Amino acid sequence: MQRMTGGRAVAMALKAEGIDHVFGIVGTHDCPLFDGVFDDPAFRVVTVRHEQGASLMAAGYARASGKIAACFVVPGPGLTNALTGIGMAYSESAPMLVFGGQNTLAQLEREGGHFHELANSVGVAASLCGYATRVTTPGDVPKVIREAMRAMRCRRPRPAYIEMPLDVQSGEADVALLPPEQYSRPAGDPASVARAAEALKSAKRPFIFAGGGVENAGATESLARVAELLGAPVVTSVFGRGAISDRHPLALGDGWGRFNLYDELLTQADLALVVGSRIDVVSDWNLGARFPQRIVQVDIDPLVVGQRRPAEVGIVGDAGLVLDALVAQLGGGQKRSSWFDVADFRRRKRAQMVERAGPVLSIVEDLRAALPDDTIFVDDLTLVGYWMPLLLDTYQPRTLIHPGTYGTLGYSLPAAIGAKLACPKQPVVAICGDGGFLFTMQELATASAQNLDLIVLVFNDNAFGAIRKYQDRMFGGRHIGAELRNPDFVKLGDAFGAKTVRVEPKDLSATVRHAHGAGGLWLIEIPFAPKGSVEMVPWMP
Ligand SMILES: Cc1ncc(C[n+]2csc(CCOP(=O)(O)OP(=O)(O)O)c2C)c(N)n1
Ligand SMILES: [Mg+2]
Repeated sequence: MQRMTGGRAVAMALKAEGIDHVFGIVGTHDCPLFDGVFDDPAFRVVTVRHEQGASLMAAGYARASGKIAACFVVPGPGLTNALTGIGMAYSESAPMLVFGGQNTLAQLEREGGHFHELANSVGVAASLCGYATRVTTPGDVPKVIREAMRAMRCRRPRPAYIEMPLDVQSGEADVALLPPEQYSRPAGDPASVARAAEALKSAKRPFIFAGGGVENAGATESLARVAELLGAPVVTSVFGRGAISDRHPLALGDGWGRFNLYDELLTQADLALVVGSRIDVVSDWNLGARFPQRIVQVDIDPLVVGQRRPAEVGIVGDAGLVLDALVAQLGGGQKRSSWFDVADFRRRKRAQMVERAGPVLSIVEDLRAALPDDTIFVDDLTLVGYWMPLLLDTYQPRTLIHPGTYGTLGYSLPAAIGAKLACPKQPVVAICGDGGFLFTMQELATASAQNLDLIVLVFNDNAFGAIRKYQDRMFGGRHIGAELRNPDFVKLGDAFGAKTVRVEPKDLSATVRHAHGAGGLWLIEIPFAPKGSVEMVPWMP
């Protein structure tokens, strides 16, 4: 037992859990939380410029590394500002531990008109979190943080919210810290694993559909082993990009684009092994709806198994533990050769891409060639971003971070800052459109204050281009609200202390190479509004 404030108890418990990054903004209602980490060299405290930035940074931090960061926000507007990033993290299965300040215990649950008052704030947060609670005494802090960690580590990762009234933050109590715990994840019911192995052995033409759960479980090698033992080509969901290297001879790439080429796979395949994927709605349009009758599905989340497509065998378990068990059961160590000509598929896919994505393909291939294999690319909802999962060859897990179906504009810059803080040795590139960039561009100040090496690309068509295109298609060209008058991005970057240039697409490769070599914070504007047949959103039906 040690006597300490609630704020210090949070710091001590976070330290015990290995959490060392805090994103947030100070206010009267969370100062004791910040005071708890003050002067403690174990923490890097990152002051952001809007709470949405804090939660999106924590999301990018988790997507890039699997690690958990904390956010400290004031109640009311601090929490509601953070909700967009929390919602984003919920939809992309990213963990983060958000601490919300609160008025004192005596001031709660009344229409008292107190500062930052937000009725039912725990309920508000709970709708976007896998765990949400309020702490009512400093002594409970370690226990509550442990519960939140268990929820994030033993189940599908989701954000967690812990509310700390001011008197709990600043009040002193005797606090017993908890020893570190090994979080265990379910390994799957052995009988189901055995049935799955039999089903896989009996299949003549199986393929694998791999999602983000494979990366969350650190199971990329196990996935490759199972694929090799089955001779099964692997398609990934957008969250599973990097679950298998695109250099692997069984890797088909991403399933978010509409390709008639997938018809060849889907009409011939007799079994799909779906691992670590909810079969998100886009994957379902493009592939899931035509999956073969026989499906073996493995997921940490019981609600996901069989949800979208009925599973012949469903296993609730950690992707890595279950894939390892399958490797053991498939036995023999004998690799099967693929029943599907993957190399030919990839060749024909690229030819289709040249036709459908033309200038976007050149940009993506230039970026790939200019930067090392371990570069982390973080997409926003913009033309180049939409195409990245389809066009970018990905060689390592967690190196292509694409906003999920929650789909908030402004994702890329803060998520890229979080990714860079989590993986300081890897180059990080944010891919923004002019519209999305202005949602969160103030976080350039954060990147600058943190002295980050970061490359921010802004593809500028002076429009909410995707929506303008949609209005072309669906509203006969009646453009409304889609044309933008933008600031001068070069002056803007300068003002934030970024090295800023405007370059034509053909010069992007050389510029990015230079920026990577020089280091520092770069804002690169690329005027880019390709005409003609380039599709804006390649997965849209
Ligand atoms: C928070 C939020 N508001 C609105 C939208 C709707 N929306 C989707 S794409 C888009 C246009 C984005 O424009 P820009 O970032 O310039 O990329 P572009 O489409 O021009 O490539 C809009 C407004 C959204 N996805 N998220
Ligand atoms: Mg635009």
